[in-house]
Amino acid sequence: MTDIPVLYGFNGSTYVRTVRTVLAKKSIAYDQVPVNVLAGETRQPEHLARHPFGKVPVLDIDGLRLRETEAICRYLDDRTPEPSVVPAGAKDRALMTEVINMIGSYGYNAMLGGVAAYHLFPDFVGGKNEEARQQGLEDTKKLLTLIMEIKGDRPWIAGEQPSIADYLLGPLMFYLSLTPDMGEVLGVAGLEDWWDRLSADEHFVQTEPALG
Ligand SMILES: N[C@@H](CCC(=O)N[C@@H](CS)C(=O)NCC(=O)O)C(=O)O
Repeated sequence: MTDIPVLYGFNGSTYVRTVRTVLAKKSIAYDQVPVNVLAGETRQPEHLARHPFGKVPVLDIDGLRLRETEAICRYLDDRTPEPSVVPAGAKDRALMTEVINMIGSYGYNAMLGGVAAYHLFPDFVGGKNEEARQQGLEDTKKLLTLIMEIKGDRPWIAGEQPSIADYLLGPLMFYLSLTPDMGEVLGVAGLEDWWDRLSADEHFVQTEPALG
């Protein structure tokens, strides 16, 4: 493993974007191997040797090979504490972790596989499935409603500063923003305000994938 961290995963991946945002925010230089999910590169032996379940991101750093976005971002935060993406208080850290895990369990498939893929890359999910889109939309609104309740009146999901939870949800929202379903999603109370705030975040903006 080299001295400079190596990030495996292409810019179109929402999880990879989360890691890129945190790396950018902390001004950590890195190399990137753009393993492309849509081109099936995560299923190639070369990548399966890095991640037997064929997922990105993977980050080689400081002699470690790390998988899982939350683990990667938390390590980056421990390694380079400022600016922090993990709240200082125990309660806010618990809320952040809760949201991160709910996005992984209930959000990613609904938002990306159910809604965004229907409009943007249907071939990747076996064609347009209206039932999956409807179910995805319902689950998306249910989860976002809960996340906005957790956020309450504060500017960010887990407090006064953006955390890993914001940078995990943001890339998924970005894909939704490219679909005609975004209007309905933004009907969730408090969401539009949060989305406007995140859309102006320097490091989130910097990592927007070039599409096409
Ligand atoms: N739990 C993993 C999920 C990573 C993940 O699902 N990545 C997607 C790209 S955004 C992927 O690699 N998909 C490839 C596939 O499922 O074939 C994490 O937190 O890093």
